[in-house]
Amino acid sequence: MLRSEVGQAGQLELVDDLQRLGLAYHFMEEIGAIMEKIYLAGEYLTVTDLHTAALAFRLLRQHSFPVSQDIFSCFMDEGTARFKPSLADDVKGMLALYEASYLSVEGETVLEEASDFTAAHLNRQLDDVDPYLEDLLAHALEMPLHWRTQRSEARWFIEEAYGKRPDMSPLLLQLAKLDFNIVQGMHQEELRDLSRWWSKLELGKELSFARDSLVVSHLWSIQISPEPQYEACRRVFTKVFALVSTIDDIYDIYGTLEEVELFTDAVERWNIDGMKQLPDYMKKCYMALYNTVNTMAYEVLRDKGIDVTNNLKTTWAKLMRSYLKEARWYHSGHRPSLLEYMSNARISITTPLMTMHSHIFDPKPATQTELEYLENDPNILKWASIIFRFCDDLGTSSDEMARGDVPKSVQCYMNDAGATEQAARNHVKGLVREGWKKLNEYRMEERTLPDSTVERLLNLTRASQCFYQHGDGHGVQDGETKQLMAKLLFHPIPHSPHDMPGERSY
Ligand code: LA6
Ligand code: MN
Ligand code: MN
Ligand code: MN
Ligand code: MN
Repeated sequence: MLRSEVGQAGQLELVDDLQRLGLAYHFMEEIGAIMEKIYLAGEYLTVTDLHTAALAFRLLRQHSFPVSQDIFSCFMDEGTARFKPSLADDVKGMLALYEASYLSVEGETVLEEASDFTAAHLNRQLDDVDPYLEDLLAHALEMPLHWRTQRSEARWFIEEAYGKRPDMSPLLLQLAKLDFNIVQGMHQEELRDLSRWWSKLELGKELSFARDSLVVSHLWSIQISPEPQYEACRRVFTKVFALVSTIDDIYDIYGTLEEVELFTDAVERWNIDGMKQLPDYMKKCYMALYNTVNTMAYEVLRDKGIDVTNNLKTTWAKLMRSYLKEARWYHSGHRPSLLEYMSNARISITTPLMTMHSHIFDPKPATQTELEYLENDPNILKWASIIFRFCDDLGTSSDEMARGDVPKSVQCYMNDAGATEQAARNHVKGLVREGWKKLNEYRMEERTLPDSTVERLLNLTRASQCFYQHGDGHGVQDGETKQLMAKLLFHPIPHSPHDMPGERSY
């Protein structure tokens, strides 16, 4: 199909379908070649069909080709900097333009206009379109594709969109369902091993106040890195998420200030002597962390011949110091400004920690240059961290305030600006939007890190959008998170023999 599709529009649609069906990882080279050909041919620069232009723009930017917002000038009324009102009738084109606008960087006013224009019209059209199109619009308006994780998008797209599209290929649909289920089987097998590891640690037994979150931790892992070839990454992510959730609860909820000072000191020293000074309930947690991380480092030394003990130890110590700072602020009643809060909270959100592990456990061995780059707070990491922190605060700060915790971004902004909580929430949501423009920009400029690490960093950010969309999806594993677990981890996509190719011609 990839070879026989010759027109630009058809090629773009096929690439988009493959990506949304979760199948793109099988065809990386073919897709890369097609995108390069489209970019070099430059036909997209003069195309007059809005859907094709917008799709080309989104896919080219996604594949890191520098394409300018100016390709949309021909859809605007001259002199007004406004899109032609008649475009509103082209729902498919409007939807594509809406999705494309989320790949913007700061200052791209055409794309800002595109975003406002399409969102307004598509919202208005929700009631006038047929049920199939209504589902597509509602899905897009709920959250743009650029912010969605591949795995949950694939499940939705297979069942609710592609599977219902009149001109779909039954063969491709069948492949997507089978692939989804096969990969889900791998994720389940990993979960079985990881559950055994986690229950043997018995951290939940003594630390009953802490979240016991192994399954949801694995859910994060598969959202960040679903492809079979990144199994090592997933196993490490799940372990780190589970440990970090427990340790975070010690700092936030259970530990006295004195105890968490001692724990921070022990992690900074990174040796068994550091453990001696800890209260009993912390000893187990410390040793679990120490052994788990050292075993990971050992495996890297064994398999790749590089010594990452210092990189791992340093990133853990940095996280503990940021947790400690929050604990000190809380116990002293300090109310930081949003700026002061964020300088620490973008570390305590764990994006730098996760990304260090993510990069080290990429199949390709990490270089010293890359590791040093990551340790020096590069902009791409900074902005991904900021978005994750804002999403977490939007989802969790109500409970955190009720329980007693340092003011989070929402509350800091309320203090700074004398704003109501609702106004502060809207402000923070706006900052998420702006944060993505920065992230898009630094991603296009990124030259040091490999694509796979960058992609996982973006996926971590996307996963946070997904988990905190309806409140605290990580800490409170109620309806939304249970549903997500069922769809991504436990229930395969049903398919009947009638779906099998053979009964229809292609
Ligand atoms: C979020 O919880 C959480 F568990 C983290 C440790 C952030 C990293 C993400 C994970 C483990 P919480 P806090 C999925 O909202 O105290 O308690 O930083 O994090 O706001
Ligand atoms: Mn917490
Ligand atoms: Mn915390
Ligand atoms: Mn405390
Ligand atoms: Mn939180």
